[in-house]
Amino acid sequence: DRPDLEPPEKADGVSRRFVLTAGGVIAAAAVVGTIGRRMLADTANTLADRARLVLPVPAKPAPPIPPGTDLDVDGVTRFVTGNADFYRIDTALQVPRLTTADWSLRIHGMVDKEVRLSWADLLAMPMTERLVTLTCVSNEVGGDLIGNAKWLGVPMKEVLELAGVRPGADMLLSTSSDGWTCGTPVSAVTDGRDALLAIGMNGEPLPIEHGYPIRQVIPGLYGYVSATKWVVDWEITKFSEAKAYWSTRGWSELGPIKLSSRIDRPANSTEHAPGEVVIAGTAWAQHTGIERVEVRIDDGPWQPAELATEYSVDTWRQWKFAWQATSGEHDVQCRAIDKKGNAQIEDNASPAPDGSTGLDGRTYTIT
Ligand SMILES: Nc1nc2c(c(=O)[nH]1)N[C@H]1C(S)=C(S)[C@@H](COP(=O)(O)O)O[C@H]1N2
Ligand SMILES: [Mo]
Repeated sequence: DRPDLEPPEKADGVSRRFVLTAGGVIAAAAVVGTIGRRMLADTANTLADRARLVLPVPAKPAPPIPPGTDLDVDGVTRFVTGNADFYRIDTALQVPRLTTADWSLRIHGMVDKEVRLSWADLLAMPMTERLVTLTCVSNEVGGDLIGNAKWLGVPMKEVLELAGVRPGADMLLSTSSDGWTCGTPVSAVTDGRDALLAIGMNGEPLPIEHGYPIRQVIPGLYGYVSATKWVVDWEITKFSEAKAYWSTRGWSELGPIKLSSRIDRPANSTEHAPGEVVIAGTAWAQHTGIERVEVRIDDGPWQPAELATEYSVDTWRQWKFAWQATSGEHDVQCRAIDKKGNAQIEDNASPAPDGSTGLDGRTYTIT
């Protein structure tokens, strides 16, 4: 028997209704007197701080995006997600309003030396820029809780090395300024993947709702075990001793992102003329990479789709399939195969406790 699993998107639904914009904060603040005036001042401070922040030039810039990562097909997801379109998930009823001057990161627990990193300390470190596709464990098959952005930050590994991890520690327990916690395997931070303590998103300081001034981004792990926004504290500990926010609510302690794919166009239950109908979508297998996407019409054989140019194994990959459609009603499904040769799991599973599985499908009428 599992505990009652409250999905991360439910908490987000609440937060969306409260505050999404500075305007919302101001409207809410206006009705609650002193607290309201404080909130208003905090919001103004944070917005001014963000407006003043000049992002450093990366020592390691992201490799340029080659032509062909975007497909020239209407309705298919763009390779880079704009900040305004990026999905948002958190438990924050009020988005934390930090400034770079308030911020510091305390690193403690099973370390050789306790460290407190200030904003100036952080900016003195060389920055790395990388494109990484984030995904939420609550994403249903075919869902849109996924986005790809260019992140700028300091490698988490280098920050961890300032403190030194003692033998036996296997968990980085990160905490946000509003007390949310996240448990990440230390190995995912130190194994060479581009785990970043990020301050920039698509060339801008992080938007407030995406973690201003700083958040984690770790390729290959669902956000609830990797992507702490407004992060202020790292405790180095053990999975046998500590539990993070969603793990105490029945979600899995480890959250590697599951191989998946999605149909973006045409929309479900639409009618089309016989002849060529272009089916297109996206597929992801973060930190492993997409080898192949296949499409199946009704009970027919799996047929290869055409893949967009690969950017890296940490980013999603768009695909299209030119279907010669014949009259009648048809079911279309897609599946991805990763670079280790694994095919997407076909059995349907809901997101709890460690991510959905199953194939995305659409039904079209050809007349
Ligand atoms: N402080 C804080 N960070 C958080 C969360 C949260 O609730 N609080 N949610 C996590 C989850 S579940 C996901 S999927 C990602 C989403 O990041 P985004 O909102 O920038 O897309 O943030 C993660 N970081
Ligand atoms: Mo999530």
